[in-house]
Amino acid sequence: MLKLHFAPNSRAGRVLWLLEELGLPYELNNMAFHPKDLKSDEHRARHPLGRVPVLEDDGVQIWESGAIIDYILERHKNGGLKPNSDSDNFAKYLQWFHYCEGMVMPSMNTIVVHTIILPEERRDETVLGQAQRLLTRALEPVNEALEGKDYLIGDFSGADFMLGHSCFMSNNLGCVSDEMTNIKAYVQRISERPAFIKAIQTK
Ligand SMILES: N[C@@H](CCC(=O)N[C@@H](CS)C(=O)NCC(=O)O)C(=O)O
Repeated sequence: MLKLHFAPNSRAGRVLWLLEELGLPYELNNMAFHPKDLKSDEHRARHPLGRVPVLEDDGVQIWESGAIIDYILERHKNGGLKPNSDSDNFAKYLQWFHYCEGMVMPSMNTIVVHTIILPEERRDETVLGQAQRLLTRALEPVNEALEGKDYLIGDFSGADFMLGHSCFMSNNLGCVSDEMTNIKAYVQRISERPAFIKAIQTK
């Protein structure tokens, strides 16, 4: 049985969304997004940094949301929701899948740290402003890529669980400008998927 170690409003939502989308049976360990749960000895034994998501599957334990998405698609969907390596879309699939953690999330992490996590007296407006500009810039090519498409590579794919979730979070943080109409429509489209709604509403 798959077991997802989860906390609300986190990247673990990507994995929950995928499990719901595929209709796979799973057990959920729903922790508080708080050091008392995430930095407990019990959770550090699963993830050395005390982070989420972590997935267990029949003796296998894996962390890193992208690795988990890929693992589930290969093991439990026979490579579905992802183009074959000889298809025209394969390179773009990999590119957008990895662009999420590589280029979008670092700025988003900084924004969350300087708006939510740090106590007010330790927040830095300069660092925050720079991260907001970097995030907006990183989203511009995503907005262009979505021109005329419903999802990142046209068809709904594993890349959407990664970057689509980040676009949703970026929009909530006010970093998707009104001119980014393709991302706005994409976030709306994702937000209407029942599996996404279930994942995002799990508190
Ligand atoms: N690159 C990792 C990032 C994992 C990560 O930083 N998760 C955050 C939640 S979105 C976390 O657990 N934060 C708790 C903490 O930093 O204490 C992934 O994609 O899984």
